[in-house]
Amino acid sequence: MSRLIVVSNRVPPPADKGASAGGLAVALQAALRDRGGLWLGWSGETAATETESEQIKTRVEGNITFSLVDLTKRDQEEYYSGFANRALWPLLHYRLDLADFDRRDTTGYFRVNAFFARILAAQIQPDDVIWVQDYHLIPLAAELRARGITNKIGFFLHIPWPPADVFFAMPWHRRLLEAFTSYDLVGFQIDYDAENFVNCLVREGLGRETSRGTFKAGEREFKIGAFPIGIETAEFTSVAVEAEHNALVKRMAVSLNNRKLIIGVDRLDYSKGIDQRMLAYERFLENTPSAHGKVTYLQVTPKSRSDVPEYAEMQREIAETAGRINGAFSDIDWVPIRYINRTVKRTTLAGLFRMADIGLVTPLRDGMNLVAKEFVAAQKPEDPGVLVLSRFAGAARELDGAVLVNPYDMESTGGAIAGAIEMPLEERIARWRSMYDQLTRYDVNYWCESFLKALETQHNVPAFGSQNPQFRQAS
Ligand code: ADQ
Repeated sequence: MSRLIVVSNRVPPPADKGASAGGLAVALQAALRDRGGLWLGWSGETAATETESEQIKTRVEGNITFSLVDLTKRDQEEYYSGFANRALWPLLHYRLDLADFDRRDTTGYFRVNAFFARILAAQIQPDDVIWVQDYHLIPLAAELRARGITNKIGFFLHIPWPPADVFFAMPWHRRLLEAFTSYDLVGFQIDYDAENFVNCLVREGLGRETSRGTFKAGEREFKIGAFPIGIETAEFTSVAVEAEHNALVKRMAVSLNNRKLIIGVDRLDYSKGIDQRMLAYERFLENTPSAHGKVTYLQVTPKSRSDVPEYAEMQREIAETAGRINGAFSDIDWVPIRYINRTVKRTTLAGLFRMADIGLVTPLRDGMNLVAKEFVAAQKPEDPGVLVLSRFAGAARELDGAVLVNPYDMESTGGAIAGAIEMPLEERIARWRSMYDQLTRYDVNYWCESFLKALETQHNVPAFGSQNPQFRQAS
């Protein structure tokens, strides 16, 4: 088997195989361990010098080499905070109103990608297979090709891809689209994203389909496919079972005092629709007086990207909404929303999911949303909670037992919460069973293997749309 090279914006700490590591990091490390390889990306640190060789720290763990690259302050501002998080992130989440297209940031983005390519090119061996992760690194393959690298290179986008007319609002859209054509395989979370992307290529005259899933751009042939990411299902379930003995989880159970628990867990990000979710919960409280004093909504939201102004503003708004709702509905012995602004350990999180009666996962737009999958994996088979899920999360394309909602429609999302609380046990079990089977079959290892197989072999990629059995949808 050829050696695997993974490139991602951030590289997890090499020794982190424990409870704090997410499923993705664990799965990629497992693939790297199987084949031997290299993981390259930003260290998260600021470079003390601009001497390239001094910016790279290499660590070897068994048969995996971790290459951690420091970035200068200017690189971080332009490439990461600027172009990646203020232009691409909002644009690809359909938020043109929040996108900031700055020429200097764009130059910085392409410059840092060229820098990563220079470092990587020096370490590539002829048979290596390269797998690039996410929107920070779109131009990497083009930069590697320009340096004469002919190895197989795949790209996976973890976030959504919008329709052409949204994407074309980006002034440098053509340059980015062209960059994609240097890959051998471009993977998206779900078929809708892949279809939007293909439409962008075709409308710009940059590619045409030659056979199912295979496209031709100039002289290059490459594949486009949908590979919905999974979680470490079995592992997460056993963590959730164990977590019933966790002290913090027990404290939570006592403090609930037999109230129903609704749980929301998200990074603080406008794509997650946290403010809208609180407003939907408010509608539920207004329309269901009998629920007062009988439900607790726990929202766990660690801060992220606080250096980006839109995030600081959003943080204030959500805290105000929570405060206002609590002010209006609280009683001396009941607070309707518990809003927590910090990270919770994975084990604790799993225990809280298991205890919850409703998982409220209502992003305005999300590539997949692993919280939805983790909530399902954590449930008790004999008494599972209900997943209330946004139709705009990629996960809605797979989790057919969820109660689907439109997060922009607070009235009906509030109604869905009321319905979920009343749902009979038999229906809860049937819905949960179907979702759990899906997650067992299509876990993160399946995702990893199916992507690499499509990249390395002549096989067709898994089909888009209804021909792919992995896609199902709740009604
Ligand atoms: P994210 O936007 O970060 O990921 P998500 O898929 O939900 O969103 O993954 C978040 C992870 O962080 C989950 O494993 C979750 O348990 C954990 N997490 C969230 N809040 C936490 C908290 N308060 N404390 C501790 N852990 C917390 C991006 C895309 C998604 C896509 C993933 C993977 O935006 O759409 O599903 O990548 O491809």
